Amino acid sequence: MSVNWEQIDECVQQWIIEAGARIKETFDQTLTIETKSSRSDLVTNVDKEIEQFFIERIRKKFPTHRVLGEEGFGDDVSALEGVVWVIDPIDGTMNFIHQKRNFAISIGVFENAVGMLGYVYDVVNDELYYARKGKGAFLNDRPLPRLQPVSIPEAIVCLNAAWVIENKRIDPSVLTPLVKEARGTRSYGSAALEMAYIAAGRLDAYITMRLSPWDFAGGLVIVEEVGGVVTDIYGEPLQLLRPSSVFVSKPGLHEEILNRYIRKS
Ligand code: 2AM
Ligand code: CA
Repeated sequence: MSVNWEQIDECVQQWIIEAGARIKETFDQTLTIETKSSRSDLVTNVDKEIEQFFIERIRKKFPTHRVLGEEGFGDDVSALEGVVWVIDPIDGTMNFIHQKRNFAISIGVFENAVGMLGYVYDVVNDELYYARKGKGAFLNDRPLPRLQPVSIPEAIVCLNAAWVIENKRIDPSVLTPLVKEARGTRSYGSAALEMAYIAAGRLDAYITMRLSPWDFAGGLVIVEEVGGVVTDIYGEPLQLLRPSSVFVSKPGLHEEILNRYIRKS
């Protein structure tokens, strides 16, 4: 049976706006904050409530679809056949807690492992970045143009300082020359938003050493729809069911960064 993507898109957009309003309502409430894998890996009662909000609606409206959610209320997804939703109710939870900004709802919808719909909703700024495979990407109702080439000296690279000091995942000397040679570096603390900013042309490249599928699923569809490249740090395709490094960039710049800094190391 063929999937009615228009109907799904309509539902997601409606639910995302509703979920965003619920998140804003919590701004003057006291949060229950817990840590997960480390002291920087956080979850609040709002993350959990919003994930449940989506899962209840998806199960009712699309009972054959499966859901992979960060907070574990979804299904135990071990393969990507059929329609699979990959959901992060709040990407950038640390920002949500400390700043009440720079966080997003992220949703990717896949059919047999192909990204069909992608959404990143910047709740506070009421900016919805979304894409449907083959139909273009949008910021609210404005189409996002295809990404244009840029050279390293004119590029803004999104990179957390953690990856150019001693860390568990990459030798700091690999990326320090890129930091020196790029026009500038930025870090916002929400992978989904950082990918949306690439799609919108506000950032030129984004490198991070460890994300989970729900952090990048929505952004992946949006970035690819405007001609951006999404791989792991070695230039290999991302696996959707396991944690991975992530390297997102404008097309020519992607190859240039790989060849100049990463492949030679
Ligand atoms: P999260 O807020 O949904 O956990 C922060 O640099 C970015 O990395 C956020 O998008 C955050 O998503 C993500 N991230 C992935 N794994 C993380 C971890 N173990 N600890 C903190 N942030 C993590
Ligand atoms: Ca999250």
